[in-house]
Amino acid sequence: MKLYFSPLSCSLAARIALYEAGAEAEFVHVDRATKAMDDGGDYRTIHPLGVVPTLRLEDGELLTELAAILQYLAERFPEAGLAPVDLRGRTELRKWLSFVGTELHKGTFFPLFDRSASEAVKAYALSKVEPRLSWLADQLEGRDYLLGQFSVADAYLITTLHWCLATPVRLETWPTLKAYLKRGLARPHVARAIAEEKPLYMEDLARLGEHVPGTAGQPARISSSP
Ligand SMILES: N[C@@H](CCC(=O)N[C@@H](CS)C(=O)NCC(=O)O)C(=O)O
Repeated sequence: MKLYFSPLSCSLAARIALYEAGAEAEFVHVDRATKAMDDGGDYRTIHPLGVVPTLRLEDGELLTELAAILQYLAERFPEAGLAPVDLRGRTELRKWLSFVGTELHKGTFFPLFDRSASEAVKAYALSKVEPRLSWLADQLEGRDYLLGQFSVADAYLITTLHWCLATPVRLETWPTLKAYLKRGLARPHVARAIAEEKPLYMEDLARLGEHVPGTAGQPARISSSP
């Protein structure tokens, strides 16, 4: 398999799932701004929308849409236990993938990172954060992970909450979420995935002439799209 990714963007969740599943994969870096791939090719020849992730299977088939890719990996590697096997559990998994994908990723964080979004749009997106994260914190009370044990939905949520570093959203407001993210980041496969992508993220930002949000001595500010 081959994962087309941009560093620390939502495609990080697919890398985490691949590592947690113990799957063999190659990784193709897509520059978030230019859409250039490692070999100089244009990623839009792989996915015309230019959005990551895309997963290329061994037979050449291309899978897009993160929620579908995550469920594919969980089902293909059942021994990793990345998704429940019963109908009720599967339904809960889909609920969380949908919540993270729509209410958090696209509904709130995406506008915060969109360079073309006006200040009014960013303020609107920020106004959506508090009720959603408060509800999420209530749901996570007393649980280590969304479904009790780690699943691909956590790979997506950890990736999304990690973006708070580069936004005005302060997880300190929700100690449950802060503890959840800390727990997630401490997982060896998550830590490995972030450690591998962070230098690439910094290189991408440097090419854009931007500083890296949240690094020592520099103020965090809304930066390029994750
Ligand atoms: N619906 C897509 C959205 C993926 C998405 O938003 N990807 C972002 C990174 S987090 C992206 O590639 N943005 C680049 C762009 O919009 O040009 C999915 O769920 O896979």
